[in-house]
Amino acid sequence: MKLNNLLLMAVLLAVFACGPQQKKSSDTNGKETAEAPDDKMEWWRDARFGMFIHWGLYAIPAGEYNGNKTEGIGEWIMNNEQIPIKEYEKYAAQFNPEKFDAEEWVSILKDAGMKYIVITSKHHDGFCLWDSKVTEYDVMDASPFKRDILAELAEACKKEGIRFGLYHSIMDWHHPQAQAIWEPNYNKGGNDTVANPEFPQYFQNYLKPQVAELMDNYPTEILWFDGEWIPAYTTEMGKELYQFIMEKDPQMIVNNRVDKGRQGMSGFNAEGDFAGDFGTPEQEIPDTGVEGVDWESCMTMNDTWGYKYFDDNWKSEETLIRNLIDIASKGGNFLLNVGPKADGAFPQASIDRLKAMGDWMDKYSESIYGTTSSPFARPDWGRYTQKDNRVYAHVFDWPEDKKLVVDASAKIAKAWLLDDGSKNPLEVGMNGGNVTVSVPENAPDEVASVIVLEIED
Ligand code: H79
Repeated sequence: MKLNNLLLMAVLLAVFACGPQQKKSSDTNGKETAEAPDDKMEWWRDARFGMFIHWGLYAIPAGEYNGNKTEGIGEWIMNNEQIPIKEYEKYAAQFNPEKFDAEEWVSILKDAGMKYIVITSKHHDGFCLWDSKVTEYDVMDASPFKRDILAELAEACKKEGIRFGLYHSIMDWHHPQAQAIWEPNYNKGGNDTVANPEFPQYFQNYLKPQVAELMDNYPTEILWFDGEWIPAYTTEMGKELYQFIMEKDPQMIVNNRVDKGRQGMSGFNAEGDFAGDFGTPEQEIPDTGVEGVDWESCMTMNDTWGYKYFDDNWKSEETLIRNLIDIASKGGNFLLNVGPKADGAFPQASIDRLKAMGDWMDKYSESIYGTTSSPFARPDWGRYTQKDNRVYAHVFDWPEDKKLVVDASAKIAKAWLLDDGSKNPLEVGMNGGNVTVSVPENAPDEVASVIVLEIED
């Protein structure tokens, strides 16, 4: 590794020095133990690509309330448009997504190359997508739909070998003991929220029992918390909740928003002792990964998580595919969001983009699954990933002179185009002091072509 990279790494380690995501697989003597809890992350790291789903009552207004098109994210409409609880509750009686087909959702995400799903069991609005025993404000008791959405999805995932995860909001705008003092003092979600003095009762008698339900009744393998920044929620509660989960299932993978260490949207933890297994950059990709720290960038395809019918600011297929590569090249996972419509269908624009990603993954997924960041300096033409003795060169900008300049420290035994079944070797040589790989005139893939570099031992 070049010195300036080492320096950069040192700076980043200092900045991102993270309590929770640091490896827990070794005891204080640094010995790896057979029951190393860190092993639970292996499947998750190998997966690299998952689907986030934000679905709930907010899909009904779909971004518009009383003729006003909300500027904010769709699932925040209750807060941002100051919809009174009793008004918002009425959406539950309208929630009847007749087109919902769990098997179709799962087949779409599987075809995209995704390996896991994280769906909102409950978002900040408090409405639950399963038959919770501690509330009537759920799809079984308050809506005409009366189907257990989580159960149907979990079943479809099991059939297709997709791992099942749940997003569960700590903040709750509906529960009387969790709301900040509601009306007329609005702006509940932001930093100036007033703590509800009864929040500890909500935590013990509502939030924890709900988490237990989600663990006991569904094959949940990821718990993805959010809304942890409200002042009523404490780091003691975060650690207690994490411990509670670990006692029930030490294999559960829990994001760092279970505790209070997260530094804003960058998603990595401040220095200190915080619970949680991975960092959660939101709508951003860090400049580089951090050795020994697991992380996952979550992102929308347009500008909202929950469906907004008028949000047409869709990212291009190229951007989405290159984001996946960029994230994998830095050792992270990509959790890409879909906000289904109130009728249960995915927006067509989401389906189209997932199809394009799947087509790319059909050719190149070997360069994503189970890979890590590579020791090579980031090239200006694209990104590298690595698995064992193979470095994958993801070329965004195909060289006009048909000579791809690779890292000077690369000792390449053999190189070939990943989507060329023949594995015909590409010529490796030197050009003006650079190590180069000779490539054909035209890029095999417009978005990102992959060249395998087999590295000498
Ligand atoms: O579920 C989606 C969003 O609804 C939710 N997270 C994703 C996954 C989300 N909640 N809030 N936001 C997005 C933006 C709000 C950020 C803020 Fe803050 C909350 C600004 C101040 C308080 C986060 C915590 C940033 C600083 C502290």
